[in-house]
Amino acid sequence: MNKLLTTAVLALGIFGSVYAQDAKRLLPAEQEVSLKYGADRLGKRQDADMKKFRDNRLGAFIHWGLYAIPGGEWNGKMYNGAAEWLKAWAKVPADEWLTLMDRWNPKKFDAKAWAKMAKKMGVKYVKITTKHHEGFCLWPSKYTQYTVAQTPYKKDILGELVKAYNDEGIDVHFYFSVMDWSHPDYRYDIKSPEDEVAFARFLEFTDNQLKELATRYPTVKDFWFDGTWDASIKKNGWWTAHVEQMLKEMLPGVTINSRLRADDNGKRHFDSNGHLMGDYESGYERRLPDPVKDLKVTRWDWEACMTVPENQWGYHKDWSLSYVKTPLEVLERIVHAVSMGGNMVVNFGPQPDGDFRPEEKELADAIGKWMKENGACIYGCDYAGWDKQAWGYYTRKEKDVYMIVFNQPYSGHLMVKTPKGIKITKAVLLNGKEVGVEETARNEYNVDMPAKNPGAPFVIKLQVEEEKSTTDKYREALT
Ligand code: FHN
Repeated sequence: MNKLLTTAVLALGIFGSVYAQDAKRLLPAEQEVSLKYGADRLGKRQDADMKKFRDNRLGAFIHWGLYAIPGGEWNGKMYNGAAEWLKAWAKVPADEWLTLMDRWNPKKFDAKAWAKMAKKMGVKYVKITTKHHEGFCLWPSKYTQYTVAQTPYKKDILGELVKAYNDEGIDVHFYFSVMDWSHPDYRYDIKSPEDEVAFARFLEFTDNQLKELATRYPTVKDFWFDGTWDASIKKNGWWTAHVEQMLKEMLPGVTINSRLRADDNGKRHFDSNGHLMGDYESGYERRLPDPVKDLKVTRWDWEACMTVPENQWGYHKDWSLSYVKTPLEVLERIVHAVSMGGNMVVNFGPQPDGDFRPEEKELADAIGKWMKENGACIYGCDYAGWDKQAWGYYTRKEKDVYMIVFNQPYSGHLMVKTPKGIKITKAVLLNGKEVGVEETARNEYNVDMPAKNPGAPFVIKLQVEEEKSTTDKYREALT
């Protein structure tokens, strides 16, 4: 390992993702396989749009489509599986499923109310399912008949939402399923020349829809692709690279998730050389990296998404069929993600009438209340690089390190171990009140609990002093 790389790895250990982009190659360049459609960049994107994506940290996911109408029930039978997959569970033919369009008339839908709810929850961006696997489009696409325009509702729901969220200062991201159950040319695999011709037509259709979305809604900040796991897509890695490039040319600054991408060998998310494709990793779905074993995630940008019940994205009538996370559990997942340098997107599945179920409204309120008071430890924060302690999580914004305490120790002392060369000079609550700090050993401190028990997860901000050491040496080595 050369001197520069050694220093970079050392700095990575201490300062985490802030400098991670510099530890670039996993293998010596000569041992990497040559790829035409692999990663087009090593390390994190550092431009303003990516920084905004990262600083947002908290988002909401909206899964809304025809599946909201049956809500998990078909012909009197309730299915436990994900509601947006009901067509598959109940083996409903596509043409029969798409007749649900005749019933799409969400009388209570109010884009402005949705945007206000998101604002109150403290989310900085919303990911909307423009088209889920069923193929129904929330915008009036001219490339298919299966759109909102052909329903009793008629109006462009996506357009209304983009405007309403943007008016509240909330970024809009587009979820787009490549897999499309409504399209006769979609193929799960390519096994014959006929498949090849049909799938080529399908890819052209998909390009057209994507260009249409980018042209109609130019304020969109991100495309989040899904339904890209089939052999047909893996055999066409070139197309995934082409889509990324096409959208980036049309919408400079746009971000694209790793799930879109496959390389020349059909390797997904990370290319055959282990480099992340797309701008951020999007594989953490309903799960999170382990805070001790999976620290490698701090080397790239990533975003996790989370359902509130175990596995329901679209509206399901009966939430009693699985465990439903409490607001506290959702909150802990948000903090967990940010403490490891990731974003968290919390899912909502609106009802067919366009309103949200009461549980989701309550959840949004509870998260919003906490974020209003404690958002400083989330927005713009990153992995701190400090060893995790049983009481909770650390996040960091420049010189401030935040302790987010979920488990209060009976002793009243919160043990903190600082990395070598870092001293704690002061500890304050977010309301400015100071709490005691005692140095108990080299790089070990006891931070006091607030005098008045907050009774909920609370935040302590640590002010720290770094010896002019590793960071500066590292910077000097680079210049
Ligand atoms: O099949 C979909 C599922 O319905 C949902 O949209 C999630 C969201 O990440 N993505 C797929 C499963 O990975």
